[in-house]
Amino acid sequence: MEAVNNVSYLEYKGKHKGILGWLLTTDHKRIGLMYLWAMLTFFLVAMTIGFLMRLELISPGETLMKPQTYNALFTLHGVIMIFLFIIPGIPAVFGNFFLPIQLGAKDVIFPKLNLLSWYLYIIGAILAVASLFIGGGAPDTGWTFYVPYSIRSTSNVTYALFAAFILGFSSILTGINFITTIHRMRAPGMTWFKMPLFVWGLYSTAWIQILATPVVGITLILVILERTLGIGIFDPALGGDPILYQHLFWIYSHPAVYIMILPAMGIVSEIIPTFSRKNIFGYGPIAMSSLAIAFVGYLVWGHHMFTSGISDTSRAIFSLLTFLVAVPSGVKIFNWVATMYKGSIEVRTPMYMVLGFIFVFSIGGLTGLVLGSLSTDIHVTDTYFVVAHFHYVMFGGMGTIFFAALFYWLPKMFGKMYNEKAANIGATIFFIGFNLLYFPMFIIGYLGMPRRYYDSLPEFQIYHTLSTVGSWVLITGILIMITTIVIALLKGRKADMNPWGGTTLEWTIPSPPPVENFNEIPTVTKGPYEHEYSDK
Ligand code: HEM
Ligand SMILES: [Cu+2]
Repeated sequence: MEAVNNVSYLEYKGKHKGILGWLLTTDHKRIGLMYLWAMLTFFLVAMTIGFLMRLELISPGETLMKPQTYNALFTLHGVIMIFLFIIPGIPAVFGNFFLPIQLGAKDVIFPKLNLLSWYLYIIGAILAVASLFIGGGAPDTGWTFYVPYSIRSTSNVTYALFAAFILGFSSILTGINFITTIHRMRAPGMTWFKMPLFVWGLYSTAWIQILATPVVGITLILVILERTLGIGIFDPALGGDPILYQHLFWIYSHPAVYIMILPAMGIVSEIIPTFSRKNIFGYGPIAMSSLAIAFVGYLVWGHHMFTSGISDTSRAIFSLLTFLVAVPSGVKIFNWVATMYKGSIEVRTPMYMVLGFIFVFSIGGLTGLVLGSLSTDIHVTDTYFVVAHFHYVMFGGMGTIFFAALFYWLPKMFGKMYNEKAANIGATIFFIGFNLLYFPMFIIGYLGMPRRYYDSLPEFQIYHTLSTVGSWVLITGILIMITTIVIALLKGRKADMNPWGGTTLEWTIPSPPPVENFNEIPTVTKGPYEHEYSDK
């Protein structure tokens, strides 16, 4: 494998110490960690905003803030959670850290491009946060930036749009880097079907990142041009077509939900065989279903537009195609359960959270069917039913797995063990709080409570109050998990090479991994999940 040896790895090694050693690093592990700190920060900021919105909704009437402030808060909450945490999260943190190691490589193929992605991410993030404080006031359009309001709003929409545009570039560069790394940097013997399933998840995701992101990038630039030059592409007052915006936006943003979930599903496919002490059941179908989801994901964007006036034929087609996504998703759930079947399951924190994930994500997925079928969607569209659905899918899905992955790989990334009891208590409180916070939203949504309102009618009160109390419980759970991690980093017991009995390559090198990961590039001879004592 010549490609492996020719990579100029860690050029700054030895040249810079201290903070510069981080800011100028090209080491994939350090870049992954820099993403981790940035993302946890933004997640906590957006969570605090969620907390404030829930506080406003605890009782009818104005409780804490003006309607305009609420509009700004849900916009910022959405923009940060979506563009700064959920979309880039797993590839940027765990992908960067583990993709090269799982492939048996010393780094990604373009280490400098990798660092550039991080800087673009930070610049986009700063711009998004700055839009709060500059002249015109915080953006108030919602994270979807729907026209024509996003053209007319006098708030700082242009900054937020430009921020999302830059973040898109960061995402595209990461995608290019990962695809090329997977094609060129696999260790000898690592054939396509010996790659860990997390790598397959990242691979499918990377294709969506590079093919779908440019569409939304150009669309957002067109809205900026429309705001500044009045060119009339989307604004009906200027002869433009607002529905065109929705098409272009969702052609990216539906596949983007698979950018969120495919890497998370990849991690689930790592955790389950590790803690079931079994080879994964249905390796091929799981790997291929990732590609299938990535592909079908491009064909379903119209399900966000059932009530926008598109034709009945297109609505019927989009509805049918939407149901198709259930097939590859079902393939995964089936194979995960079949892997656990007759396994000697050990319920450590990551596995515990995966079980919670399967429960919560299934509720998210099944309620997606309610939204995907025409007749029921018309009743619940733009209500709290939708808010409940996407929090179950995104937060219950990728969000839960982000934390499960932190616990799974913490020993490897930092060489420290965490207190398992504390982590499990945190995860349990998180899980209870999660359902208390979001489940009542299905009910009030069904009863007719619209989303994006700072106030509500008294008949919805009891559900809103329950939900707000749920947010306190959930936040307590998250803070316990984060504290557990911080304590582990400060004074955790030293982790050995392979605390969980994992079978992929990261478990064959020291914790934390040395500078170039492997002294000698390994030669791969067996499948990724073959346990020594496995019955398969
Ligand atoms: C990974 C975690 C999360 C993600 C990805 C997420 C995502 C989103 C998105 C995309 C929106 C829609 C914004 C819009 O309508 O423009 C939203 C709304 C909202 N979220 Fe979250 N969120 C997360 C966590 C939380 C947490 C922890 C809380 C509460 C503590 C929360 C409370 C809310 C509330 C109250 C709304 C506004 C509902 C409305 O008025 O329509 N979210 N969230
Ligand atoms: Cu969609």
